[in-house]
Amino acid sequence: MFRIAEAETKLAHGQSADSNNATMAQTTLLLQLLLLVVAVAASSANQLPSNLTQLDANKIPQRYDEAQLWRIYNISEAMQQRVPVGQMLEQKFGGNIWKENSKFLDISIARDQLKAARSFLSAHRLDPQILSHNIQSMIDEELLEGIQSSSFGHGRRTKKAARSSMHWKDYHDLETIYSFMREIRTKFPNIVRLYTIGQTAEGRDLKVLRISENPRENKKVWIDGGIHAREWISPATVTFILYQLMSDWENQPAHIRGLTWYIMPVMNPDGYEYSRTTNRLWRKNRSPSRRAQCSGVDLNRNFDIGWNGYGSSTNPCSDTYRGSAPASERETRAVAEFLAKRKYNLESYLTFHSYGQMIVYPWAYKAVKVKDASVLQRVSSLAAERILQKTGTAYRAAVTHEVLGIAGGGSDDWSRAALGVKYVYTIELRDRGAYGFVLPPRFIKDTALEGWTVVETVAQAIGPSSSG
Ligand code: 0X9
Ligand code: ZN
Repeated sequence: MFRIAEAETKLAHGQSADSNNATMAQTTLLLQLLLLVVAVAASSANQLPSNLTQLDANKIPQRYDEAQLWRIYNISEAMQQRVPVGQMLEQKFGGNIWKENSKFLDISIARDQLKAARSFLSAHRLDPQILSHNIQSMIDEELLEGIQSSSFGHGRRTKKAARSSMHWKDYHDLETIYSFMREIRTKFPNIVRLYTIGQTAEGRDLKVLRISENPRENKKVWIDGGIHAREWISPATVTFILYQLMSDWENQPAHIRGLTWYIMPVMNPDGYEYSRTTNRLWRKNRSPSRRAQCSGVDLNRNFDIGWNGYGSSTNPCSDTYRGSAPASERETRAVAEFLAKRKYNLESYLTFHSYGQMIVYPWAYKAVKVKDASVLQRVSSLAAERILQKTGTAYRAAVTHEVLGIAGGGSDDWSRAALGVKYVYTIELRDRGAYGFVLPPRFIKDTALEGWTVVETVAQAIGPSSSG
């Protein structure tokens, strides 16, 4: 049995700490904040070049003081054709699209563009609903809450539990996630393998765990997270899935234990780290482009399926930049090559994103019904029902192009088109826009449980491998 810190506390709702713990946590928090300030000061002192003109704009932390998050409804199709509202807000007013679907557009606007952007919208008879008045405050609160809640736990950890630094009270950096993966490999040397499937443009490893009792015969499931840097709940959910699998492996039902699992919690490590250190709302990877000031490719527009089609951009400065060629990115190539070699018996491709609370299935690159649509709909509806029962959260099960619009180059479509995978789902985790990407850490556990529920439901649908 594999036990770690969180295993001790389980997934109980409404835990409260006693006053000793609270005092201790406050002291720890103060200390941590102090350390943080000292560390930031020290690192910026170290990094400050003698020639100030050499300051790298890409390393200065991006702030969102008084930037607002807007939701815009009622953009008629006719109007979209004439004036693509999202694109106009992006290009004219430096807006940053958070979410675009058939019903609304969520977009953030910097403080100094609010007035102009609002007049533009009212000229088109659009009135934005304000989801957040200050995105920077959301970011600051997310950080503080994470520090605070993870220090509450320290007073309670048992010696045994203290061995692992993993928990789901806060989001973690890449190194913590990778050491969790190493820890699992070490504890289960006979059934777990840790692969480094490539390196990123910035030289970080791309890591995948395989869990299997019978790698030759079993049906296989792939799970990934963190394709998009700012969707922090995704790697948190995928590490939780790993924990759920391994915390009681011996007692897992046959339909789980009889599968071979490939798990990649962070497909975009450069972007993830950049979103932690420099720009909380970064989406793409960090590879340099022909335009020096605009780096990064949207990995979910870079796969070799419907590449360069609708819903992706040819502009390196855009958040949905598709890259210079299909699979131009190291991350895309590493995953595609790894999976192409293992496509035999690959039954499911699950990719975790946020936000929107949806379980969607192909196609995304064309408005065509996929073979097996009725099975895919049934299984995702069942997962949504189970989630509702477990945590009370409503997820929608649907076809991607119908609810999110057409977009080419996605990993989900690629796994179906190139490898013939049957159970292909993109899971858009919480929430529905109250916090968007900046989901407070108190929601991690239940959201991760929702992700796990999808995994359990799909595993059950696949059924045990013939030999197991
Ligand atoms: O647009 C995306 O890549 C995903 N939404 S997100 O807000 N997380 O960026 C949805 C992916 C759906 N699948 C494809 N477009 N292939
Ligand atoms: Zn995403």
